[in-house]
Amino acid sequence: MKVLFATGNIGKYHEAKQILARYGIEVERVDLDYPELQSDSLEEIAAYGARYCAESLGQPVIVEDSGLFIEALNGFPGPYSAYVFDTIGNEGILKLLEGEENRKAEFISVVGYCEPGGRPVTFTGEIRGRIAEEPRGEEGFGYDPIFIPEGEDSTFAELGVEEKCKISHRTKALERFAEWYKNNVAG
Ligand code: ITT
Ligand code: NA
Repeated sequence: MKVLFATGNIGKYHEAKQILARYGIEVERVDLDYPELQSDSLEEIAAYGARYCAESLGQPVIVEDSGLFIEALNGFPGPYSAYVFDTIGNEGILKLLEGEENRKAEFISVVGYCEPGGRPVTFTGEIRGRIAEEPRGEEGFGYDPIFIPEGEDSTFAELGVEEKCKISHRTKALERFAEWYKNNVAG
């Protein structure tokens, strides 16, 4: 069994490969850029992206849209996480939270699946945690050096990809997708 994953983010691809391998699903990356719908909803963004990619490729495909929601910032950067990471980055986020005691945050991942001519389906995963006081660790990508999952003292970047992929938002979303896929598509 093989699924195409349209993403420009190599870190996401490596994680998805590792997670879906447990279900006997092989992942192949397609470097197809899809228009990111301006929306507050990760579900809408993932559904739109999946449909767009399925139509352009003429093949079934998954996309994944994720965001970091910080409580003290009313959920910012949320659906704007990619833009915010590319502009102010981890240092900018830490600056916004300077002196803030409420460090609570949540990572959310939404996987969108669509077949050509079909309706997109979405699967969501989430993990609670907190924002570190300073960036720590070398592994992973994006906000990993500043995100500490609940029940841990280390950031995702310190825990490493293997540990991260036991518990992450992306793992939960992809597991939900894989269960559905096995029952509804691949038999
Ligand atoms: P696509 O091509 O798949 O869209 P992207 O990197 O643009 O890749 P998103 O639109 O989902 O991905 O943007 C999410 C942002 O949040 C982006 O800056 C990521 O680096 C970051 N991010 C997503 N998942 C993350 C994770 O597991 N750990 C750390 N940062 C993450
Ligand atoms: Na994106």
